[in-house]
Amino acid sequence: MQRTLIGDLSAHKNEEVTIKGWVSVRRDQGKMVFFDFRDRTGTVQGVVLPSSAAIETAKEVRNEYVVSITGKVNARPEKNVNAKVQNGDIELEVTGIEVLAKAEPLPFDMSADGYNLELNTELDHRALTLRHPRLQAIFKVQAVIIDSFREYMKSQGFMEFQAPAITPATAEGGAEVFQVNYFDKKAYLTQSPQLYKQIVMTAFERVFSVNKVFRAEPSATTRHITEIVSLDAEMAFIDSWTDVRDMSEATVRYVLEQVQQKCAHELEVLGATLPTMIDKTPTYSLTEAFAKLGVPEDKDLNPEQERKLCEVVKEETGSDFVYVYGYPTMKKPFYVYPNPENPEFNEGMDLLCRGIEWLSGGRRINDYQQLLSHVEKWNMDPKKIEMFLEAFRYGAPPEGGFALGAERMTMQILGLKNIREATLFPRDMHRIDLPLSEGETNK
Ligand code: AMO
Repeated sequence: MQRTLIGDLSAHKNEEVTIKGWVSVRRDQGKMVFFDFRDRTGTVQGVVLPSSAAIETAKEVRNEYVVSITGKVNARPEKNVNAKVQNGDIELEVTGIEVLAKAEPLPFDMSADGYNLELNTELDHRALTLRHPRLQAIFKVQAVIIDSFREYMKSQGFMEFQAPAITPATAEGGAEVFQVNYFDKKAYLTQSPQLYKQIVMTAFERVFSVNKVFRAEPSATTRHITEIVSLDAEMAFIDSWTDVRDMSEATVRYVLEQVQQKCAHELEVLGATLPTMIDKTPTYSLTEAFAKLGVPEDKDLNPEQERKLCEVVKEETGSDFVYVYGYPTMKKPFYVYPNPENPEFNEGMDLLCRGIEWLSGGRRINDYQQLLSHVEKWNMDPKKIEMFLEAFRYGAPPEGGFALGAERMTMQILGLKNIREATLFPRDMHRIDLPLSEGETNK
């Protein structure tokens, strides 16, 4: 018989159907056996009556067995209707069970209510814990976030491009870069598609990419991972860095709207409330931000100050977001555009949400000679970025762009405590799939 999806069952009352999926819960009540079955569209309760031909098999089936179930879709008696759960008004009276795959006994309780794992255990067993409704909700929301980024970019005339992961030079500077043995030469895993999105922009004006980037982040914090999904955009013919801010704000607004519209069930499962984006997101220069915090000006906000600034802004305006722009020029990468009136400060910006930075961007230098002078000041080898420089040698428009970290977005939209919860297969200093063993080093 043709497979019916669990999410469609309520349209098949009084009919015989076949569903395929997993056993989430099994309650053996002696004579009868109750099940919760699960497929990609949801869950349904099944009952195997003592008279059913499937009763013997039902006694053998365990949690996470993969099964094909034949049965009749019955309306539940009024007193058993549960309006709070999916398919709470129906029940599948099981007449046949075919076991498609067996499962070993589970190492821990995976039932919706009983699941209470410590994060490291959850991550060590990602292959299994991913089946839990809470984790499925997180990664469904993440898929919507990434899809919506793409949708919005396309709607604004941006073209998607594929950025390379192996690079001859480090775009963002700093020590947080993974070096790879590239045959007998040195190469790096990309920290950001920055230089490539700028090159591609000089040909296509508006471009975006959804790419893995890598940061050799030596700190074990709740917001750093080493392999990140970066949502990058670059746009030509801007008049000011505020055009980039406005585009990034509209992008985030669209993503939030889509999550609200498409993920109502997931948000409920997670008990999450979306961050509030008001009409015009508050925007402060770094100098103003420090003044607001009442602390002496420094080169950047530290994590505690980022948290505090968000709190203050939330209190004053109701916004969960705040832009900070105008960082000390020499503290940021060479490509960031210095403010012509005060070149000590640049036209770079960050967007903070609920205490954490989740977007960076700004205006870039498009004048070739100015770019060369920055390459020199930043002590960079121009040969290593020759391909980038060539794009600007032959005419590049005023431009800017931004990048969002998909995991940080997911974490902050859902109010998760640790970025690893929002990362399907998180990599950090101590983990690639599983914890790295102490004894094994590459030395
Ligand atoms: P930046 O270095 O600020 O900017 O990175 C952009 C965004 O990527 C995310 N992110 C991270 N997320 C988790 N773990 C990390 N270790 C990590 N590092 C970065 C954050 C951050 O806001 N080229 C510029 C962007 C641009 O100007 O267009 C850049 O890479 O969400």
